[in-house]
Amino acid sequence: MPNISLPLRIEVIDSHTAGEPTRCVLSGGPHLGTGPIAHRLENLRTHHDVFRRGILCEPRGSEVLVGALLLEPVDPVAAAAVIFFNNAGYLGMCGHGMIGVAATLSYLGRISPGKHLIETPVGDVTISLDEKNEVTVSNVEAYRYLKHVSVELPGHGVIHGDVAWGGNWFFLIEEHPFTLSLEHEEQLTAFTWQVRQALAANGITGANGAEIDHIELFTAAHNPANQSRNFVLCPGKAFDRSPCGTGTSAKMACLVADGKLAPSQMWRQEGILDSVLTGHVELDGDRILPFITGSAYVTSTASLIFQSNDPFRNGIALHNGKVL
Ligand code: PYC
Repeated sequence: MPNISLPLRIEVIDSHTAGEPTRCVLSGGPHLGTGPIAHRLENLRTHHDVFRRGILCEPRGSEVLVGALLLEPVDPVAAAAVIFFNNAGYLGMCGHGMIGVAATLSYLGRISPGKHLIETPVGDVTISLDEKNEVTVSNVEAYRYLKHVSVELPGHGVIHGDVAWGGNWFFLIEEHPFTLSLEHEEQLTAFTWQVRQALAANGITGANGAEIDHIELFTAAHNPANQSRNFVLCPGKAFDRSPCGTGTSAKMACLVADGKLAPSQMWRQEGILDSVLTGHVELDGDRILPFITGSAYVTSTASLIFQSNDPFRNGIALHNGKVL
């Protein structure tokens, strides 16, 4: 793998939203053209994937981090465009990440309290920043694609879940034998990873054959102020430390489809760390428009250094027993 694509230094700001970290890349990204963000994502994926790996994989990152590459928007009224990525690949949208982007732009003085348009590969979103740095993300449309899908899981029998879109593809499971507590993290990860593999093996996908790469388990909230608790397995096999903004959007779409959530009704989603994202939906005809509210905190500003003689300059990404 040639070392030519990465500059020597890349400026980033890290933050966390309800415990889940976001690394905003401010400068040093490859030239991806000026076209729609979805095209620029394809350019990044096809020609510059080393950039994602160098920033997000070890030794500079880890499987828990989500990256957010800030780009010039197509629409000049937008505050920014962003491509989200992780240790395994690329995300469509990212709820906690978008709140982290808002907090980072605010920290840099690039946005003030008010509404701001942000472009993503799966559509435009609006962020509303308030005086206390709380952020509401008006997410892309969410919908349930399949209800009560059955899949055979070796050792567990037949399990059931809904397939829904909230900016990423989710398989949402209500019936399972687990307690959603951090002490069971290994068990929860093993089970949800098995579900993901079983979905792929059985050809169960999102719309247009899209891979379902997020698995979400639900249970009753531990805190009675909240409506539900979740555990979300992310594509790179790390669990979301936050309640997952796109996962909460997908959940609310299923609740609306079942007549269990009305427009403007508040949904407080508790995650595995007990942290909360608050949501509600608005309806536009048949379209379900999710809103997610939370806060993010900046944890560091840093320069990532890529020394030309570093054997792990491009990040440590394991593939078939080899470091790419
Ligand atoms: O908050 O949407 C989210 C998210 C996706 C993956 C990790 N967090």
